[in-house]
Amino acid sequence: MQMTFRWFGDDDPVPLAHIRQIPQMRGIVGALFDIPVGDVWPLERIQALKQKVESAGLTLPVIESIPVHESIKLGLPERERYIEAYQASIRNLSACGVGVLCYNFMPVFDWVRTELTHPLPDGSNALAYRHDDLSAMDFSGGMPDMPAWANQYDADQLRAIMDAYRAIDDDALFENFAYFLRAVVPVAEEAGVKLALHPDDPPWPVFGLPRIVRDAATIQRIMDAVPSAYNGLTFCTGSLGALQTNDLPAMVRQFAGRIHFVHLRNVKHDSAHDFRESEHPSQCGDVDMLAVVRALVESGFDGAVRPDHGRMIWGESGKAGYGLYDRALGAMYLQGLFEAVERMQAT
Ligand code: DNO
Repeated sequence: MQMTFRWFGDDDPVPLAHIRQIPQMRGIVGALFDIPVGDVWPLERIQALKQKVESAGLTLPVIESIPVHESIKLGLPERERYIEAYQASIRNLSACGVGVLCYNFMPVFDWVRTELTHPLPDGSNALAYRHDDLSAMDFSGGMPDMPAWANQYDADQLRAIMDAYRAIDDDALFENFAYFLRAVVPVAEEAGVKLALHPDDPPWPVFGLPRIVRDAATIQRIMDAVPSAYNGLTFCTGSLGALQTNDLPAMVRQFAGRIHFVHLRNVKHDSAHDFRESEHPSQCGDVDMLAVVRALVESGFDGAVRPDHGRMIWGESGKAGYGLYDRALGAMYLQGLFEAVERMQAT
């Protein structure tokens, strides 16, 4: 296991120098946030990011994410040009020695929360999701500002794209996904870059849009569409754990060999479709983190792992979910679990 940390580049209030001080922190999960969705990621820009990370004493094993252009998800004729651009970006990652590409296939929106600073009894705050509050989300001024969202449409663009999705149900989205995978997985294989699909977050339809990366059955269908190890998964315990029927350790075992990157975070449910994000330890939420780590170790996983969204604690302010302190605590807790499981397995 290689412990990594997400970093948002020079705009991130958390500097690389502080990330490096987290014990055993090895790698950065990075991206180029200013490249328009659908454009090729230039080799020199990836190289420059890598050099910056390496000069801080860290490595760049994972890119999260290169967004998939909406025309690919909608299956429009212009998807061909965007698929070619995606293939070119994969080759450029390879030329820079990046081995894993995390991406998602969620229509229009990336992860969705209805509250970014939900107050917790201990005085900290965390991200939260209340299903009934979705309808109250106001997009009249365009998209809300959520960390890491690639698409930024104004209100008119958003209306047009939401209309285009009316013709797309789960099966149509799956077919468009399979078409994309058939085109990019061979390139990823040749380039030696493992594709790591991030599950939908939350893993159910939102705003009437289909979401098809939800559970063991839907993921298996995608894995089977192109049965190559390079068509793999980012195993996100927070996203998949939001659906209480998902048996996370069983899913880790089911997808062993296809999991190339892991997001470890915890969620606490108030009801089947309402949850808040919690501290990383098992006791603080509904994810049995030890059982997940054990399943990862026992199934031979040896890739990059990162703590995911943390609470805002100790007066820190910054990108919602992406402060330094609680994610650093998460990294320490997770390393403890890995060390214990790995050493017990060795004896
Ligand atoms: C949220 C993240 C997601 C993730 C993308 C991957 O914090 O987990 O935004 O990066 O869905 O493409």
